[in-house]
Amino acid sequence: MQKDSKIYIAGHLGMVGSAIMRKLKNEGFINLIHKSSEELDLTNQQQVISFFKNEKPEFVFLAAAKVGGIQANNTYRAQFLYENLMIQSNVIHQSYVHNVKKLLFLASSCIYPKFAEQPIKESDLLTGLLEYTNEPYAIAKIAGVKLCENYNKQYGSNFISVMPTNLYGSNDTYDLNNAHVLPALLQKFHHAKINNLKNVEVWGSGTPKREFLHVNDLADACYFLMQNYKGNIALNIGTGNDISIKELAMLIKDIVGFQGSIYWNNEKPDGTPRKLLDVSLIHNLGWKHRIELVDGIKEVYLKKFMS
Ligand code: GFB
Repeated sequence: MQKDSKIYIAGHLGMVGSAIMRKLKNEGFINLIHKSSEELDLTNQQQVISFFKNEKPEFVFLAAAKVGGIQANNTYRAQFLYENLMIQSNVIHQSYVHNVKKLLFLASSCIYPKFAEQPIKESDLLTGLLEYTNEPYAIAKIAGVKLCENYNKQYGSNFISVMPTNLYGSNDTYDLNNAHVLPALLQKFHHAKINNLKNVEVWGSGTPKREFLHVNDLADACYFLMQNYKGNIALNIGTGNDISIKELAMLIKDIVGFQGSIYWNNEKPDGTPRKLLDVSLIHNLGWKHRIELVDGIKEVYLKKFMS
């Protein structure tokens, strides 16, 4: 990518898309195009055809998707499958039709088998049953990875996929029904602290383990791979470390300074027991995360709740 290359960031207002926008601007790219979902409905094939005809981007970061935490995935099952299939099919196909030089597709670590051996390797994809709560989302994202791979094989396109672990950072979702666990716990503990509540409800048993990557590190990795990687392996992007939900809750309780107690609601699902990524491939390519979890959570908490 040259500084004046025409680069389309699909999903530029979301947590990942906005981080990629910040990264590209900081690197001096001056020809970035983006559309809000009101301006361009990516599930609408005709609108996407017209957009690509008019704009003809040279590079595409496909970060637009219907996303959410475990409860959102398990509630809006049809929408997670349909909307993500439509968004990625429209954007990937039109990128091929209009000879986009390179496209980067955002998949997710939750598309690996529920009981994959840990840490999970890229080769573990499609080797076992998926986690029920987010199977629709996972099937859609697997289809996206396979679309990129097979457009490359049949048409010679240069579409790469990435598999980020659980993310956190600016422009995350804090609505408790749809949020991922880290922002949800920041919200819950902060609310409990400022309202002097006695306890905070945390979902599940606390035993599942999760790996968390700051979205700025993810954007840095996407930029690095867009510049340096070509291939059909959907590369894992993570820190290589994970912690239990219980440890995360205690960590956030301390960072927020909540003095009350934690109530574990076992009515809520635990989801996948663990999904630690093997990040040796991307490390061997020369990329490694920089933001450690405690520093990252403190930065996010201060920016979101104390500024
Ligand atoms: O981030 P999260 O919602 O989704 O994490 P996944 C869910 C884990 O955190 C479960 C526990 O073990 C929950 O029981 N948890 C505890 C909570 N308290 C809360 C809470 O207040 N809110 C939430 N949300 N969880 C997602 C996939 O899986 O991973 C998505 O469903 C996506 O598709 C995302 O891929 C990266 O990590 O389980």
